Amino acid sequence: MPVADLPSRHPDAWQRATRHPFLDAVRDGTIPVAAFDTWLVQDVRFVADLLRFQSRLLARAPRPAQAVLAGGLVALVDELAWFEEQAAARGLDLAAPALPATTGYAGLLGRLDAADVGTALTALWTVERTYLDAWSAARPGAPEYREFVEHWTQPGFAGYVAGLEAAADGVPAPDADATFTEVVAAETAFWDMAMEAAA
Ligand code: MP5
Repeated sequence: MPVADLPSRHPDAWQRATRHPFLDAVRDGTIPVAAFDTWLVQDVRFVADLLRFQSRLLARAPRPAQAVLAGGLVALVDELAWFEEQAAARGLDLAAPALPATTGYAGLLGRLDAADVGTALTALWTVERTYLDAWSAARPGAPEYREFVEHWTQPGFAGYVAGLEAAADGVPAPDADATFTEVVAAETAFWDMAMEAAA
């Protein structure tokens, strides 16, 4: 089964992760500042965790998957620098502790380190495809958040997700449905966490 079939096999879970109220509020500019800032600070931690996961995945990936994973790692390092600039501009403290959804997602990435390569590639594609679809639904975004919307909707990012799709399709996962739904649930919990911080 191609990984691109997974969203339509789990439409409700996919909808929860990619049409979340967080994204509606980014689009129309009503996102509470505390929700957005919580998401940003926690996402810096997530991206640092993802960088570790992806580095280990590159080390054991088959030859055809190496280029897309290596390019993605360079992009993750640049993204951390971009996030640090955004956090500084908003006066945010990146040393704030990890919240439970962030810790939970880190635990999932840790378990995926021990999973077979096909499962890990399917998971990574799901992580990135979720962000592509979620931020695409927030387009064009309220002016103050437009740079964030553009970050995950630009053609280069869509091309990266397509490259990960090809890599994941090259190494079948034993239970792609379970891998997909577990990642998508972690994504939904991450948006929920940000909204709850402002409630
Ligand atoms: C991504 C992210 C996308 N930044 N945060 C979460 C919770 N899920 C997915 O990863 P990237 O590296 O920012 O494209």
